[in-house]
Amino acid sequence: MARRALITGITGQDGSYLAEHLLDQGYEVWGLARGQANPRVSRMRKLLADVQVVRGDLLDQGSLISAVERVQPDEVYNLGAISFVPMSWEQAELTAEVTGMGVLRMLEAIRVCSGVSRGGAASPSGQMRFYQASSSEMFGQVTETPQNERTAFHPRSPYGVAKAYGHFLTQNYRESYGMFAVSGILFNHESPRRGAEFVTRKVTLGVARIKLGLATELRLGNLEARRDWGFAGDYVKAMHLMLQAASPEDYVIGTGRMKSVRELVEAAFSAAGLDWEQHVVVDQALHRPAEVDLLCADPKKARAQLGWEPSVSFDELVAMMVESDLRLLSAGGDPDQDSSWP
Ligand code: NAP
Ligand code: G4F
Repeated sequence: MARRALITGITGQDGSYLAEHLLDQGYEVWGLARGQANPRVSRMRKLLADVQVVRGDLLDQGSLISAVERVQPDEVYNLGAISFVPMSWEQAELTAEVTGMGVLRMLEAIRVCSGVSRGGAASPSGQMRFYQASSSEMFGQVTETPQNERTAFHPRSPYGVAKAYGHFLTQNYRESYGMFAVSGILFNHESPRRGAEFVTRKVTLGVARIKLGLATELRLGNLEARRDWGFAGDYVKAMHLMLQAASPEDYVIGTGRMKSVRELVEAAFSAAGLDWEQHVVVDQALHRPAEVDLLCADPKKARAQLGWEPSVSFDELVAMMVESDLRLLSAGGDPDQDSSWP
């Protein structure tokens, strides 16, 4: 019988790539989707006709228990979150509820549905396995570079704090109940399906608009911030590998290479034959109340224990996204509409 996976955050970037990967591996894939008429569900269905949808919301404990009871998954991937860092200052309480408490609700749904009792540690074998989407934002103001699984956390946003809660809770359920519950501490990963508000996609869409004569300038915030950017299609494979491991452990996933936002801008404009200095305007209003200056992964453990390696370089990623956005906008597509996913 096919193994069954339940993915929260199915309408997001990672949900789509993970679902494709699991379908390719022969899984029966279910996606948890919220809302009465969520337009992102129809976008996802156009790309992933074989995914089955179950309704539920990370804010609603009962809906998660019902979803787990109905699907009876072998593996649960908790990717649902408010994931845009600036929004976490504007809606800090909602971020805590969805991105932080949502992890508790999902773990409780699994615990209740698999009959694990409080205080009674169960054997990890034969249980539903749980993946939590932890984030390099938990490292925040970094205490060492590169960052590994033992680096201390110093989150700099309500989002980073909520992720740290989810991370420690996942570890706690593993220790308290013997659950096969793991966290992937993923560094920034991008793709042509990235949300338009994140800096990589904002830049590649801006480049495409300028190249096609639809805009003349691109307003950005801090150009000096440095990130470790990889390709989302590579990173979802690491999520799956973590749940196939012999024992439940957490892993850092990234490329080990850092670039600044300025270097990202230079690469993207140059991929379209444009001079960025003619078009980019630095806007102080786009700076954050507390910035994460740099993030750089040490992915040695994932390489050694999971055999995981990234396959797409920074330059290839930027070129892929610029080309995709040029194609999308040339065809009259709208990145905010349903049809926009390549
Ligand atoms: P994304 O594109 O922003 O997707 C977020 C998903 O969360 C969407 O499917 C959204 O569904 C869902 N969601 C929001 N509120 C929800 C709620 N109340 N109940 C259920 N689902 C809800 O994010 P992503 O880039 O794919 O990232 C996936 C996960 O990895 C997130 O947890 C993110 O924080 C984490 N992460 C991402 C990165 C990265 O660089 N991409 C790095 C580290 C960690 P709707 O359609 O209903 O809004
Ligand atoms: O693309 P960003 O918005 O991503 P950020 O904040 O690093 O968070 C992403 O990666 C995390 C993993 O480390 C995830 F957990 C999280 O869910 C999300 O996927 O910003 C990257 C950098 C920041 O330093 C920001 O200040 O780019 C800088 N930046 C400069 N100008 C900008 C802009 N960011 C955005 N979004 N928009 C700008 O105009």
